[in-house]
Amino acid sequence: MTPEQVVEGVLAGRRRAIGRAITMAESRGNDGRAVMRALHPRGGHALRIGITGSPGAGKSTLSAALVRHLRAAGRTVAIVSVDPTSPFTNGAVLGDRIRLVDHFLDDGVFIRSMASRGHLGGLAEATGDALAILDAAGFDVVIVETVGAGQNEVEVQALAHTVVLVLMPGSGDAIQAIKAGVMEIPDVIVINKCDRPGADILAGEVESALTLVPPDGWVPSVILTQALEGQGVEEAWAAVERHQENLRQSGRADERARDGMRRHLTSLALERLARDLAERIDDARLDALADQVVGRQVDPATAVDSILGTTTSEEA
Ligand SMILES: Nc1nc2c(ncn2[C@@H]2O[C@H](COP(=O)(O)OP(=O)(O)O)[C@@H](O)[C@H]2O)c(=O)[nH]1
Ligand SMILES: [Mg+2]
Repeated sequence: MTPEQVVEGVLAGRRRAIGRAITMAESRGNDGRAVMRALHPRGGHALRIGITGSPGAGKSTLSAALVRHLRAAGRTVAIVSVDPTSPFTNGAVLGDRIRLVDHFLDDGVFIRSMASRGHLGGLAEATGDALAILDAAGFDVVIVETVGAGQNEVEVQALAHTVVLVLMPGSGDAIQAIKAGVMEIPDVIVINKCDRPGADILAGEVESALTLVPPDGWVPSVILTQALEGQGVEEAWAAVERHQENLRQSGRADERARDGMRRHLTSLALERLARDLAERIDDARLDALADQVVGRQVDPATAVDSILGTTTSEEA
């Protein structure tokens, strides 16, 4: 398929073209760039939901349950899962009792797992491109699932219109993180696995931790779910819609979008710099420099100058 055919196929919502476009974008060649340039102006219609949380909290299960809920309401949904343990493969869900198989042949559902390449970034670009492609393909809702840690969390905050944090009984760390102010405050907090003991206590602790956070026009809703059985999923979605309504009413939607895009563009720029740098560093040269620094002939900052081809102001 040529880039033009891929673009045409994506705009027509054809699955094969959508898959091809994501692969092209991921390989970061000229074709991928051409596809993204053509698709970018055609997006902006999808509601982008970020689902974040620790491994095992139930993000994938909740995503699958949301797909069922949204399809029943006649809305189309795509999921991008940036989760190394994602149970989604080829549009199906493996294991447990989650069944998306009935959606396997449903054109209104598209699921894509992405490798969270730990090395040298690339995650922001890959995720942003996948979301933009699915948006241009016309999906009503695009869900991005990521393990909530470090850069992933920043990206979800930057790219999503509403961020849902999934916790389960035993997630005490999250409460400490909220209290310490080191966690980005999500828009909706789902306490999943409420069939397990401790869910009510956790919900109470989260509510009280949130009172320590200065409100920014929106106090996150705390919703109890049992995603595996679909319980509370309707309420979780209602909370997402309330958050969207609040953004519209308060006029903060534009500001949020701009703020998110600033962060996303910064991530993209950093990723590109990291890639350029990786291409520039020669392995043998790095070995030689390391030996010189270890041997005290060169100090680390001067070695870095040499790698980057710059000179420090003192030397200049
Ligand atoms: N008991 C219970 N288990 C659940 C519930 N939701 C998900 N699980 C299970 O928790 C495990 C992790 O779920 P998964 O969705 O893969 O979590 P993720 O890593 O956050 O995406 C799976 O074995 C699920 O079946 C729930 O509401 N109750
Ligand atoms: Mg998962």
